[in-house]
Amino acid sequence: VEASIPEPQRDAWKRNQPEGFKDKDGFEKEVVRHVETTLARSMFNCDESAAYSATSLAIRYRLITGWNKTQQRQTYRDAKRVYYLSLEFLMGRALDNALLNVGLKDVAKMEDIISQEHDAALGNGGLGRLAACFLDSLASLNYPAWGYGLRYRYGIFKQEIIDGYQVEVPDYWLDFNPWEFPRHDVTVDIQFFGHVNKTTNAAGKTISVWEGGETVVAVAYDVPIPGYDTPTTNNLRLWSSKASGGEFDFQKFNNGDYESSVADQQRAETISAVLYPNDNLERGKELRLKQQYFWVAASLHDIVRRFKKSKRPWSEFCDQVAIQLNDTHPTLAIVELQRILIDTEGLEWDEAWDIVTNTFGYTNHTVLPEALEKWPVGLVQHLLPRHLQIIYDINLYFLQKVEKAFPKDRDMLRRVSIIEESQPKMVRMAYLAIVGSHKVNGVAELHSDLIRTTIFKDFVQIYGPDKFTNVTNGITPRRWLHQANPRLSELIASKCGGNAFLKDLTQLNRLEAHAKDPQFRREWAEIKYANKVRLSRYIKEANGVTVNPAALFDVQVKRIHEYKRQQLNIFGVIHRYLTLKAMSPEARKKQLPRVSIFGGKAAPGYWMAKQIIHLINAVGAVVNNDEDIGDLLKVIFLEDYNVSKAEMICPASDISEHISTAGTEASGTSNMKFVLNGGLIIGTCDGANIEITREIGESNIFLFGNLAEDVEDLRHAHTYGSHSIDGDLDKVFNEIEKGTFGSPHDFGALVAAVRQHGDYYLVSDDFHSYIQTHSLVDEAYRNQDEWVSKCITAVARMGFFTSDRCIDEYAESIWNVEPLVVRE
Ligand code: 475
Repeated sequence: VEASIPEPQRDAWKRNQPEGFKDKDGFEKEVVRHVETTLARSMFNCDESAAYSATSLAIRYRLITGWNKTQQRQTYRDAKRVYYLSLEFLMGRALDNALLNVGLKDVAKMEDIISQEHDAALGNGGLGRLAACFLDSLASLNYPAWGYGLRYRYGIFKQEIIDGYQVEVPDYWLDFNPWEFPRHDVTVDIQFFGHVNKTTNAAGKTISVWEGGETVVAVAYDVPIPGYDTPTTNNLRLWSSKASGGEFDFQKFNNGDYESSVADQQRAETISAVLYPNDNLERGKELRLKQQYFWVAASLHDIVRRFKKSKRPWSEFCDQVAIQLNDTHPTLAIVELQRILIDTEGLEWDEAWDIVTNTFGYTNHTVLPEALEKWPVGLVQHLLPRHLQIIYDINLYFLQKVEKAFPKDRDMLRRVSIIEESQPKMVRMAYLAIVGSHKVNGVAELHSDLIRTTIFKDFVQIYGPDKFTNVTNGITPRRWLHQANPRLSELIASKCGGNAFLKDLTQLNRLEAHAKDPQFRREWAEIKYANKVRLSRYIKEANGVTVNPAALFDVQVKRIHEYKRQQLNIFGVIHRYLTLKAMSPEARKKQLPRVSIFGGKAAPGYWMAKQIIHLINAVGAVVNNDEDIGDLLKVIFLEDYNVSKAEMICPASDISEHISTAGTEASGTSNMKFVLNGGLIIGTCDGANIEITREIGESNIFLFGNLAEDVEDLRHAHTYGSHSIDGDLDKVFNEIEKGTFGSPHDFGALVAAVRQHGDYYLVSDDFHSYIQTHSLVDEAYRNQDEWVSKCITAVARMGFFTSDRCIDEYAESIWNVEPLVVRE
């Protein structure tokens, strides 16, 4: 590696290499040094927030050494790298994770300090959290990998519940962020708008030149990603936008046009200002497209710059670089690389296109039509004129191939065209992503089957089945077991020969032998109870409601969405309430107490989702204050569900709900988190629930409801046949309409969606089996020994669902990359 330090100073440099610290003493010394010299505080005014700052600065010092080494080694060895392009990285807190990964967790026991940290919430839900788990696994498995994303000034909004309604509050999280390193010297000029000129170059070749328009500057901010129990520390590079020409345009400024120069600056900064708060929905806003191109162009420029330093020929690009597209959001990267290769580097189209398609892989995360990205051709033309030309060319060559293979099928051409011939014409990003990648994967078996047989069916015909594959999602056991549930992790370690299971989760199977051991079961149950006590305390504090920790804790926490069917859950809760009310006091005494816990954000513009939140809170307000009911039923809505709350909630559930309409939830990942923490699942045959069932056994999960293959017919029948509502559900609706939970007018739309508007999500079809299955849950829970055995057995069989397995699969079947071990 070329060193930029002049010869005379190199010796001094080497002599003065920072050494980090190795033990508790060194760590403490570093913390005190930061309190006194970085923060200019003393022992007498070091509050918890200052303690957090100093501790994280100390830990970050330790991370940097591994980080520098990792980067140097990867460059020196010229290793193939993976680049994970994601608009979302839902990281949560970093300190606890860093302490664990560098092996200082036991040195510093400091819950109060850890809880000072603000979540890094640069994501909406599943897709963003998956990216964060992947970064943890990539580093832990020593893969040379970088994440690329946007450094939003505002992450996902904070949710407040006021009078039962969601209110959004901005999440300004950057006040003090010790985990990022601004690289003011690493910048990329990003061009927007303008026009394309054709000219002839020196060699007499016609070339396209993209000119004019405006330039925005991308500035890199780097976040170290430490692996668990390895010195490997990878990099997450987040781009921030700023106006070109520094603070403001001095030309304009000096000409007296102060306001417009400030406005330019603000417009530039707006690009990375805020995360779009939609989960499983694309709304086609111009600023979103700007974000996408800004981030993709900066990242590719960076990747290409790194590649060019190696002085290799372009034909070796895909031996050095694998780029994974996290959904279609970064699809413009395909077009941008093609543009760089043909317009800037002078390659021929075919040669360039070969490199491009061998570089990219595309992961699909949803089949919901409203989430599939399409951009109006006119908007792309305006913002990225040269890219639109290239998209048209990609489409032309692609359709020519299709026409050759399917000569008589004109409708095929219309169906698969990257350009949808609608009014206005649209660019179909998923199709562009498929055509520009060498592998396309879904995130659970059912989902991968569904994309092959429904939305991408024609492409399987065209490319053959090998281009399409499945990689079932996973989660990192470091955060989601060891960090979230330290006592359970310790108990597991005592039976699995130490912490090795955290790196090889299949070793959990050694627990199975202890599933029926009474002593082990007692210890297991005691930990679950303690976790429920902790959550109960939190509920008391946050909601002012006293819950009984011995009750069955029934949890549904995830983004609020009609397809995830929180409405089914709350209708079921109302049914339970009515059933209890109808009982004699004696009969009631025999019932099992339950706490129904909900949490999750609704997209600010998603009115129905907000109605659902309101209904949950309205039901809680009635049920929780009903003296007939007492402990038998409590309904809790936890405000502002996020990663750090999930870490507290997952360990405290007895049963969690993953009850999407079959065929709609691509995978789900919280299902895995809950089972790994010793909770059981009530769920539909959807997403990864199916594989979880296969692994842990049918007797250890509560499945209900219609199957994906029947959904279409049922929907058809709702619309064209006679649609009769389930009798019990009808009673629930009648109660809502009586005004039991407040003005029935408020919840009219939720009822009408089922009764009058075709019940698209099959709430009525699944209601009976849902209620029945909940009775089975109650029954099973009464036999605590059996229940705990089920939980232990389920955990023992969860080894498959680690994101480590997932990353190894991507590495082998999509990226063709290998680990590179960094020595301490
Ligand atoms: C699935 N987000 C989960 C998870 O694979 C799955 C889409 C468009 C615009 C904004 N956000 C999105 C998603 O599609 C998304 O989060 N999908 C989720 O990905 C990881 O486990 O089933 O819904």
